[in-house]
Amino acid sequence: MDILKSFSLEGKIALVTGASYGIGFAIASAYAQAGATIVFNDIKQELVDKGMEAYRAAGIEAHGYVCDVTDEAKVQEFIAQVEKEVGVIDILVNNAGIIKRIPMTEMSAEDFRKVVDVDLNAPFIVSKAVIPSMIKKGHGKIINICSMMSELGRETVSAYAAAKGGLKMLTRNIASEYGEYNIQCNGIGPGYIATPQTAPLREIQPDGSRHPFDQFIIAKTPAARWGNPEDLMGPAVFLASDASDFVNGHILYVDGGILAYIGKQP
Ligand code: NAP
Ligand code: GCO
Repeated sequence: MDILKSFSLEGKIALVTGASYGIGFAIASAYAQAGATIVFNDIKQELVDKGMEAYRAAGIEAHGYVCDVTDEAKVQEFIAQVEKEVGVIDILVNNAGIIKRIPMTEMSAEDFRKVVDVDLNAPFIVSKAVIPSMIKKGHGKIINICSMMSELGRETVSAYAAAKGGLKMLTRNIASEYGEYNIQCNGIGPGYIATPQTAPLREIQPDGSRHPFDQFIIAKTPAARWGNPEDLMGPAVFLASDASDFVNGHILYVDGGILAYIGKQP
C-alpha cells in the first residue's frame, strides 16, 4: 500500500455546502490541494461571487452555485446540474450551518425550527440527493460538520445543540444504512473556531479587555487557543480519502482537547 497516495483526492469531485468562506472554504481548499475538483454552493449570489473570488485568489478553479440546502426540490435540481456539468460527487461535506443564540424560554418555535432545518434537515436532504449516484459509482464519502454541541449543552444554544446532536446520530445512521455500498459517513466536531459565526463571542470589550466567553474558551481548551479553519484541513482530507475506508460512523472531534478536559480552576 502506498500510504501517501491513499491520502490523495486526485480525480475526485467534492461538494462542500456553504463554502464561500470560513470552515467550508478551508476544507474545500484542502481538498483542492489534495487533487479534488471543488464544487460549492451558498445561499446568495453575492456569497457565491465572493467565494469564487477567494478560490481564484488561492489558485483554485471551483464551481460555485446558488442553492438553499433546506429546499429539497432545489437541492435535487442542483445535484442533477452538478452531475451534468461537473460529474458525480465522490465526497460530500455537509458544512452549511447557522446558529441563533437565544435563551430557550425566549426562543420562538419558528426560530428553533429554522436552526434545525439548516443544521439537521439539510444534511439529510443533500445526503439523500447524492447517495443514489454514490451507490451506482461504488463508493462515496459523506462528512457532516458536527460541533462540541453534539456532546455538550450550554446556555442559549438549545436549537443548535438539538440539531448537532441529531446530526451525530444521522451520521451513524447513514453509515449503518449505506456502509455495505462502500459509503463512509463520518462527522467532524470542530471545537471553538475563529470564524464570523463565533465573532460575537470574541468581541473586544469597551474597556479593551477580552470578551468573557473568549477567556472562558481559552481556559476550557488544553491547547489554550481558539482553533482556526486550517486546523480542520488535515482531518477533513483524511475522512475524504481512501486512508479512512474502514472508518465509518465516527465523529472526529478537532477541539484542541476540550472534550477531554474539565477546565482550568479559576
Ligand atoms: P459560517 O461562517 O456562518 O458559514 C456557514 C455558511 O453556510 C455561510 O456561508 C452561510 O451563509 C451558509 N448557509 C447558511 N444557511 C444556508 C442555507 N440554507 N443554504 C446554503 N448555505 C447556507 O460558519 P462556520 O463557522 O464556517 O461554520 C461552518 C459549519 O461548522 C457550520 O455547520 C457550523 O455550525 C459548524 N461549526 C462551526 C464552529 C465554529 O466555532 N465556527 C464550531 C463547530 C461547528 P450566510 O453567511 O448567509 O449565513
Ligand atoms: C456557541 C458556539 C458553538 C460553536 C461550535 C462549537 O455559541 O457555543 O457558537 O456552538 O460554534 O459549534 O463546536
